[in-house]
Amino acid sequence: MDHEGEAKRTDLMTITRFVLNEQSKYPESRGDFTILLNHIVLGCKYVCSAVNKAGLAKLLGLAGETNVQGEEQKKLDVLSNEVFVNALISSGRTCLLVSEELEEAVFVKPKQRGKYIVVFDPLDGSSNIECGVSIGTIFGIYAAKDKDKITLDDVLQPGNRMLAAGYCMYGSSCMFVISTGHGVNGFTLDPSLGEFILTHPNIKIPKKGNIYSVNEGNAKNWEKPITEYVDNCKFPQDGSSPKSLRYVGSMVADIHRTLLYGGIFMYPADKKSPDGKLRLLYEVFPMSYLMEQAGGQAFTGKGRALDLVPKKIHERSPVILGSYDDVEHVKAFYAASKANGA
Ligand code: FDP
Repeated sequence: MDHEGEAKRTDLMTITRFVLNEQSKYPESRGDFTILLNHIVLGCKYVCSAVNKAGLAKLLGLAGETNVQGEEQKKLDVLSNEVFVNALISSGRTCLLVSEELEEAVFVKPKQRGKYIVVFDPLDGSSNIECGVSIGTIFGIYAAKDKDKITLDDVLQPGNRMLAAGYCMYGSSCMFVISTGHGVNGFTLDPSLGEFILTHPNIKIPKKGNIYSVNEGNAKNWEKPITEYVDNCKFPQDGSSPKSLRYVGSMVADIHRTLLYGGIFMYPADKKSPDGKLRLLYEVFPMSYLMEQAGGQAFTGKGRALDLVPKKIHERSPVILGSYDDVEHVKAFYAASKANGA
C-alpha cells in the first residue's frame, strides 16, 4: 500500500492552512492578511459557482450597462464585481479598492477600514463567457501607508510594491494561484469539500518554452521587434524547431498555460494601440508579479513591467511575459531595433 500517498490524501493542505503556516513565520503578524485572503477566496468560490451555473440560472447575456472601457457588461461581470466589493469591504481589512468594472476607486468607510488596498478584475476574459471558455478573477494587494489618510496616490504605486498577487481560473477545474512574494503556489477547488487544496506547490516556469501566444490579428500594426520575433518563432534562424501558437484570448487561461508549460504571452504596443490593451493595475502587474516569482520575466518593450508607475487607475500597458529565455529573446529584438535607430 502506498502509505505516503494515502497520508497526502488525508492530510490536506488547504489554502487557509497554507497561509496560516506562512503567517507563523512572522511573529508580529496579526492575521489580517489571512482574513483578507479568506474573503477573496470566498468571492472566488461564489463566482466559480455562478460561472458553473450561468447557463442554468440564465445569467448569460448583457446586463444593459457598459463599463468604464465602453465594453458591453455581462450579467456575470456585474455579479462578480458586487461579490468581490462586498467580500473585500466586509473583511474589514481593506481601505481602497480598484475594480475593472468601476470607473472610480472605492474608498472604504472609516469604520470598516483596514490597511490593505486591493486592485482586481472580477471577471477577466468576459468575451469568452458565452462559449464556455476559461475565464478568471485577477487580483493584486498593496499595503496603505496610513489607512486613515488614504488618497488615490496610495494605489498609483509600481507593481514591485505589491505584497501579493494571484488569480482564480474558472475552467475545467477551479484553480487559485497566488504569490505572497515567496514563490508561486496553485490550489485546486475540491467541490466535494468546498476547499482549495494545494495541488501545484512552488510553481516554476520552464526557463525556455516552445509556445508563443499573441493575437496575430493585430500583426498589421505591430512594432518591428514583435514582427521579427514572431517570424523567428515560425522560421527560427538557428535551425531549431518552430514554436507552437496557442491563444485563448482569455488572459487568465493564457497565463496559466504559460506558467505551467513555459513559453511567451504578449499583448504588445502597436500603431493603433500604443499602450497595448491590458490594464496595468489589475492585469499586467499581478501577472508580471506571478511570472517573476515563478522565475520568468515581464517586459513592456521598454523596461521591466513591475517598475512602471501608474498615473491613472485604468491605465493600459503593453506586456510581454513568460519564460526567462524567451523574454530575453524578445528583448534582444528590441535592443537590435534601437541600435539600428528604429
Ligand atoms: P476580454 O476582452 O474578453 O475581457 O483584457 C481583457 C481580455 O479579454 C484578456 O483577458 C485577453 O487576454 C484579451 O482581452 C484579449 O484581447 P483580444 O481579443 O484583443 O485578443
